[in-house]
Amino acid sequence: MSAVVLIGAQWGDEGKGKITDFLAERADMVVRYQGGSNAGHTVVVGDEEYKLHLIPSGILYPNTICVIGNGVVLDLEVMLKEIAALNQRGISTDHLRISDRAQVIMPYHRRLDELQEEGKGANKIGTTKRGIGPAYVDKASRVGIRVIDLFDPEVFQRKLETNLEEKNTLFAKVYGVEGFNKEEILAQYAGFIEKIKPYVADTSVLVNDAVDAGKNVLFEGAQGTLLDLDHGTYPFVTSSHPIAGGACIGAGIGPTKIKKIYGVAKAYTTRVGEGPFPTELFDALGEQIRKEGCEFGTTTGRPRRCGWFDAVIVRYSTRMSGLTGIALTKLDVLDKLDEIKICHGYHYQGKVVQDFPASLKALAECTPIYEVMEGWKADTTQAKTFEELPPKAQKYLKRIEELIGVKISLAAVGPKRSQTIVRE
Ligand code: 2SA
Ligand code: GDP
Ligand code: MG
Repeated sequence: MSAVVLIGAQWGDEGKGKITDFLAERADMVVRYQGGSNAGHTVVVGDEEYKLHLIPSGILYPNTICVIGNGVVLDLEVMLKEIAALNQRGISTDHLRISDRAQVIMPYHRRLDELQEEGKGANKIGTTKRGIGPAYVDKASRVGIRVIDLFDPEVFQRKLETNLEEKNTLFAKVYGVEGFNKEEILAQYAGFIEKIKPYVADTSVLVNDAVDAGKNVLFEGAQGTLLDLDHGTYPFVTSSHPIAGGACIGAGIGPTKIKKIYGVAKAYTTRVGEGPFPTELFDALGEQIRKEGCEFGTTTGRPRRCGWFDAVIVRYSTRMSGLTGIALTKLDVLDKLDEIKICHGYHYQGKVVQDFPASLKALAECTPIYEVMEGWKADTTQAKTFEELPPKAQKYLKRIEELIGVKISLAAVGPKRSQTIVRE
C-alpha cells in the first residue's frame, strides 16, 4: 500500500469511513488532514456502528497509529467526548496522535458559525454549525490558536485576549448577543489541555518517518471534491481542501511521497447543504433512494438530497486529485430499481458540456444528459467477487469506468467490512 490518499469524489458521505476502515486493516497509520468535527464517518463492525467526527477511521485497529494532522481544525470538547465514547465501548485511543500545529476551534467560532448562517437567511450555506469556517478564517487571518499555544500559558492567554476583544465587539455590535468570558474559557480549557497532552506530537515527523520506513500510511479525506474551497461549488463549500493535494499541506508531507490516490464515489449522488445539484431527484424515486440508502447526515441528521450518478462530477474529481482508482459504494441501494440513469454530460445554452462549470448560475441551468441502463433487480449484498454480481450490475460498473477513465478497484455492497469487493 505505502502512501495512499483516499478522498471523496462527490459532495461527501460517499462511504469514506467504511473504505478507510476496510483499508486500515493493512495500514500502519491513518491520517486525517483537513476539516474538523463537521465530518461524519460511519464504520460498521459486526453489529456495532461507530460514528466518527474527528478521530480517524482507523482507530478500531489497535495497532494502527491514527493521526490528526496540522490541517485539521480541532474542537477539543468534541474530540474528548469522542475519545471517552470510544473508551467506554472498549476501544483504546492510546494510538491516537494530534498535531501540535493543528488550529483549535474555540467556543466563539461555533457561535459565529451559527450567527453567520442565521444572518444569511435564504442565502445560507447550510453549514454544520461546528465552527469550521470561522476557525479557518482565523487561521488565514493569522490570529488562530494552535495546539502548541495551549501549552504556553502566556501565549494562550494573550492570543485568547486579543481574539475575545475582537469577537466580543462583533457579538455585541453586529449581532447584539452576549460575548465570551476569558476566565471561563481558560478554566474549561485547563481541563482539556491536561487530557490531550499525551496525544500531542510533531505529527509531520511521525508521518514522514513512517512513509520513509516503507510503512503503509493512509490519508483519510473528509467531505468531498465538490466541497473543496477552491475547486468545489463555491460558496457552497467547506473551508478546507478535501482533494488529494490537501493531504500534503494538511499532514506535512511532500507530493512525491504519495503513491496511490483512491476516490470514493457512491453508485448515485447525494449532497447535504445548499447549492445546485444537476442530477437531483425531486420525486418519489429520490425519496426511495434516501430511504434505502439511509441518507441522513451523520453529524447533523439532516436529510441528504439524492440524485443519479453524475460522471461529469467524478471525472472532475479524477482530474482534481489524479485518481488512480475508484471505490464505488452503495451499489446495493440500487438493487430494486427497474432502470438506472447515468449522467455523462450537461446541456447548457444549446451546447454539450463535459467539464464541470465554475459558474453556479451556469451549473443551475445545466440539464443532465442521461443514458438509461436496465436495473439488475437482484440482491447484491452477499456478493464477494465482481463475478458474483448480477451481469447487469457488472455492466453498470464497467460503463461508469468507461465514462470516468479510471478502474473501479473496490465496490461496496453494504455497510459492513465484509461487504466489500476487491478488484485489483
Ligand atoms: P461546514 O460546516 O462549514 O463544513 O459546511 C460547509 C458545507 O460543507 C458541507 N459539509 C458536509 N457535507 C457532507 N457531509 C458532511 N459531514 C456530515 C455527514 C454532515 C451532516 O457525514 O453527514 O451530518 O450533516 C459535511 N460537513 C460539511 C455542508 O453541508 C455545507 O454544504
Ligand atoms: P463518509 O462521510 O464518506 O464516511 O460517509 P458517511 O458515513 O457519512 O455516510 C455513508 C453511509 O453509508 C454510512 O451510513 C455507511 O455505513 C453507509 N455505507 C457505506 N458503504 C455502504 C454500502 O456499500 N452500502 C450501504 N447500504 N451502505 C453503505
Ligand atoms: Mg459523512
